[in-house]
Amino acid sequence: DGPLAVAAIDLGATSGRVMLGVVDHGRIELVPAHRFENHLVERDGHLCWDLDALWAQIRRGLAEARDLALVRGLPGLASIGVDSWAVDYALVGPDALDAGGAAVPGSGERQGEVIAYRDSRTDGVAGELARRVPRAEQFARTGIAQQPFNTLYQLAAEHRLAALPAGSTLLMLPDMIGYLLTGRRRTERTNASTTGMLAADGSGWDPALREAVGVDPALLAPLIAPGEQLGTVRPALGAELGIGEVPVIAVGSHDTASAVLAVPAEGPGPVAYISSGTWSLIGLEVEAPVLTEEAREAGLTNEHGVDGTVRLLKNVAGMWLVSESIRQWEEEGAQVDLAELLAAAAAVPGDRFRFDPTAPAFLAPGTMADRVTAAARPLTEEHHAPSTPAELVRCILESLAETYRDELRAACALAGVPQPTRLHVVGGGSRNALLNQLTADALGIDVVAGPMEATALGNVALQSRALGAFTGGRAEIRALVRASSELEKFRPSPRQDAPWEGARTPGDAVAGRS
Ligand code: LRH
Repeated sequence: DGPLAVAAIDLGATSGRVMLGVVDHGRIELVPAHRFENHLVERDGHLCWDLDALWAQIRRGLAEARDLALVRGLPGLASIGVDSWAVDYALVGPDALDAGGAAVPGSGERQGEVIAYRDSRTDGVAGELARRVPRAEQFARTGIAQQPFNTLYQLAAEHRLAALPAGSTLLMLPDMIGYLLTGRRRTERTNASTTGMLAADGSGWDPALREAVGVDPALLAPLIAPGEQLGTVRPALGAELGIGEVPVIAVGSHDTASAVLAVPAEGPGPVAYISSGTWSLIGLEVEAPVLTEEAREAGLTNEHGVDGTVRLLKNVAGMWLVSESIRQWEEEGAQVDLAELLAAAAAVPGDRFRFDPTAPAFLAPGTMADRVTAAARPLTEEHHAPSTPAELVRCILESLAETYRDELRAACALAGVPQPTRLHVVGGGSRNALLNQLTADALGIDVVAGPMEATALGNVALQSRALGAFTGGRAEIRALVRASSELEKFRPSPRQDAPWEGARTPGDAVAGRS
């Protein structure tokens, strides 16, 4: 059959994009329709997301995606899929009634701001909740690592629930966008698992945890699985954007679920990956959650993926450490170019400083360069603290690489699988050649970098399968991704203590798409 055009809405913590995905002859071509910045804003005394601004950018992006499809002689958009970062939610009031007393889909008013997961309202909350539902029990029930920002802890700190009008719903961020598009209220399963409130077997909400944070079952929308159709774009909106009443398909709406679906792995053995962006999510794709006490103590989580998979992974602060450091330097008046900074970091001597990038201390924004400098311990006697941006970035990247090694080892041991022979790095961070090489050196295995837009590819791939463009499971999707991307391999340096050679500038290593 002919080519298929779909739109992928992919929201990240620092940038969002609407991509046109053209699926044709076993390949996906991704065409950026609209990219926009995203950042935290301070409102009502909290760190929030500017949902109205995001929604305006999304509308513009959909109209542009449709124009791009038409320019290519395609009949328009065949469907839309939405993903974003996990754990955050909007509260929406009931739909308004029309003159005849019928509910108007999509007209429910947002009840306050969308508070961001880096807001300090959850400080100390997980500890308090653990006195009511012990940590071991929480983990056994859900398989989710107890990170301060989990929706569960945000809800425990949520003061707005009691005042909500009857008929209000909690919608995870991508589900909120889905609601604005279609008027349908659903909770997509992969993202539901990140709440810390979904039963580990995915069967439904865990009543004990839901009750522990005072959430009425009526506040939660029914679950929907990735691949199911959420609804169609509301007629008025479809007309306004010129896209018509397009189907909206639930994808792996947790960005990491879509990214890992698009890991271009091939062959037997568990898939080992880093989804590298604001966070570095490192781990394995497994068939069932690992719910042991050891897994909990290791800080590993079991997030639900597409097609019943589970991601046994660790959240490691990733490029956030670099981007927030740059933000500090720029606020202090410096002009920083990321490519130049990484080239400088490749040129300074390594193995001087280390710190723990999994420490919750790095969750909050602000003065990141100072905080990492203070946390960095010297590995030699002559050097006391990183003293230049290049040294600090080198310290961040080396610390990340060693953390990847330790966390992947832990995940393999706990899952009872051998160490993989290859690690896939996907997402924006996969363009960081220095980090890829340091990772290959630290792990002693090949690192395969790319695709950079894995999340959008996973989003597009699932939509196109739902539309019947192909049949099959992850193997077919991954073959489609391989056919659509250029990958770059980083081999471990012969000697681990050899200085990193090659000093390729990051630009050379960009995995361009053919
Ligand atoms: C990455 C991500 C990650 C979550 C975090 C909140 O964007 O979705 O998987 O842990 O954001």
